[in-house]
Amino acid sequence: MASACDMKNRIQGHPCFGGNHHKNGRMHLAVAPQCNIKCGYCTRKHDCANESRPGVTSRLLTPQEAIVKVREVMASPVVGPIIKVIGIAGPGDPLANEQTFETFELVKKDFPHLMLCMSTNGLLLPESIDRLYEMGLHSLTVTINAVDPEVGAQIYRHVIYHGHHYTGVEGAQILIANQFEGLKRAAELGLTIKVNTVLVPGVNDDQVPLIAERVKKLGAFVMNIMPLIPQAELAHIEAPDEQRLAEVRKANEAIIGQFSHCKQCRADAIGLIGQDVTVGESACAVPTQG
Ligand code: CLF
Ligand code: SF4
Repeated sequence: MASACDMKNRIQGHPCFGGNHHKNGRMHLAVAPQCNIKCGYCTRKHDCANESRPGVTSRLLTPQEAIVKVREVMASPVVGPIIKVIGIAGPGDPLANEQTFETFELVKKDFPHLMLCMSTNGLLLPESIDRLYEMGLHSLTVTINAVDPEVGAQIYRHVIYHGHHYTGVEGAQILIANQFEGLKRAAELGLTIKVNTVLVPGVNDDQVPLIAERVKKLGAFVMNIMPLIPQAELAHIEAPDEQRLAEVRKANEAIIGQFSHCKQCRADAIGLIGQDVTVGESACAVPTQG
């Protein structure tokens, strides 16, 4: 596990890990269409709610199209200098798509100075972490919404793992076990880790401190508690308001540092957090909401 000093050096410039987000930006590449689970708050028609604002359709890119896009953005005198991170965050789960690895390899070859960042639901993390590490992944986000499978069963409709379809507590159990196991191994390898937790009022409120404690102990660096965007099976649940969100973050900040500038970016966002830009024919013309 990395020391606090190593960690501080590693996050320099990463806008989602405490690097100056007014100065440093990220570019997401929407190359990962498939997902291996079904979160109750996801419509699957749009971006992954792990890291994106649902309701805005992305244009999928092939790895080749993605690297062309990166070259174009990095050549822009306005946007190029602010991009410090290349992230893959959907629209499905990056680890369920081989294109994720192909794309990172292409980016690494052309732009070795850019940080590679990925957000996953964690189902395939234990079996993918060595490959990600060897590829040079800098930072990892795992979305963890529950510690107890009984609660997870209220959030995840199904889990498809190694060709088998699991539902209810059984599915949640597999997912949650893999999330923590993958996170632990990522921390042992020295990756910089953030945990996203979608706050689903009335469902996982009491899980948040349990998640915070467990991931801190396993080596996560920061936690990002995000508000539920009510839709799909969880459309009937009211989103937590700003005040409630602030309370929950405050209640957990003594356990693990809290990231509070998240804008639930699209899977194809480019630029500073919350101030996305359009470059060429990018599908990121619609700015993210604050
Ligand atoms: Fe992208 Fe996510 Fe990497 Fe950041 S976003 S993959 S860690 S480079 Fe950042 Fe956007 Fe919030 Fe994500 S503001 S949704 S936390
Ligand atoms: Fe949707 Fe992401 Fe959940 Fe998959 S992991 S169901 S894409 S929110």
